[in-house]
Amino acid sequence: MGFKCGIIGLPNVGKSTLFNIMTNLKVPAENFPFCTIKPNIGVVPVIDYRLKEIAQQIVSKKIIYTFINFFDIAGLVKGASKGAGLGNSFLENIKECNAILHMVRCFNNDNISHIYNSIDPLRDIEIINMELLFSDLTVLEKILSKKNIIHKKFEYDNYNIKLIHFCICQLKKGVPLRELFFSKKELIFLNSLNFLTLKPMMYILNTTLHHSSKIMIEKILEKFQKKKIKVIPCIINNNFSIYSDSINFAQKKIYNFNNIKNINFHDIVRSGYMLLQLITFFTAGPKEIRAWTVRQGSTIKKASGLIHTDFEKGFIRAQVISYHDFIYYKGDIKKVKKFGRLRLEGKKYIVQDGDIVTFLFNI
Ligand SMILES: Nc1nc2c(ncn2[C@@H]2O[C@H](COP(=O)(O)OP(=O)(O)OP(=O)(O)O)[C@@H](O)[C@H]2O)c(=O)[nH]1
Ligand SMILES: [Mg+2]
Repeated sequence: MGFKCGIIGLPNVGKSTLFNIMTNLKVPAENFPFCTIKPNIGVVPVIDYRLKEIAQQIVSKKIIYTFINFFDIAGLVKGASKGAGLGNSFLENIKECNAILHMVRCFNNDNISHIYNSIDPLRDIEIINMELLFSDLTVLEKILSKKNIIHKKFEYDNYNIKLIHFCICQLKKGVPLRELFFSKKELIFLNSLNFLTLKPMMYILNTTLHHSSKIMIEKILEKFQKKKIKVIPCIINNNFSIYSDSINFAQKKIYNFNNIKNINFHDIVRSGYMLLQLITFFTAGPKEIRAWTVRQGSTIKKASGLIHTDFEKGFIRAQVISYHDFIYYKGDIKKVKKFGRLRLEGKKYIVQDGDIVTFLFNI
């Protein structure tokens, strides 16, 4: 399945460096702005400890992780929505993504150039966010100017026109659409227009253990944690890999002191997964134990189609055991049944994270 997280930010802030670490690829990551022009695409496994624990109870030939796609996108500069830098093509790349990881430089280093020649993460964040906002404004204003034209699915009735005016007004105040409350009906309309500021977003801070980084991190945390936006500080420079194992005890202490958990790249992948509102269910048998990804709220019938279209077409029912019950009874299916923890679910059942599923179908 093609869920995509895009890594965005100003030029030369470390996006491709992070991308290379996460994907194990070697795309160019050099010390000059606009090193990346065309987006790089990488597939990253979502490491889930539960697969290994299931494998301890069931003899199986292999374990297959689920994955998500990461996009390493070109740097964006002030005025991009009006065509500056790599301009609109950059914004088009973000449109293809389902969620945004916004990378911010939080380190001083005179050898690494900054496009605005000074280190000021809050200013940098504002520049990027304003460009996303301007891009959405342009789309909305274009619609208003052509409102007699009927959009693919929606007529521009008074209701939608009012909604468009409301969005324009909020965007002009600097409020991204994701911070507003919309009804289900409104969201269907807005999602059809693929707005950038409606996409879920979190911040990845490219930091060091230096005191100056700590100050920058604290300022950003203070601003965004109130808004419940996820902020992940990480260290990715060449001598200091993002892998947690390479961080020694003293350094860990500095991080704990700052209430900043030492992270490894799987944390970023998992956070991207959560940002996309995805959940995992499992299938388990002698051939393979496998994790599958669905959106929160998916029915079991739709989920079965991921495995094979025949499963969905001929769906009868599914046998479901929750991961916790499976582990509690040490994989002993007889016991799971005896204690009523094996459920038979029909097509409307909503898949829960950690369900271990066997599908029954007829074709
Ligand atoms: N000192 C230091 N250098 C870093 C860090 N992260 C990245 N760099 C360096 O910064 C330069 C730019 O990194 P890239 O990963 O190419 O940055 P980018 O954001 O992809 O840049 P564009 O593709 O031009 O938008 C490279 O020389 C990296 O080695 C860091 O945490 N510390
Ligand atoms: Mg790059």
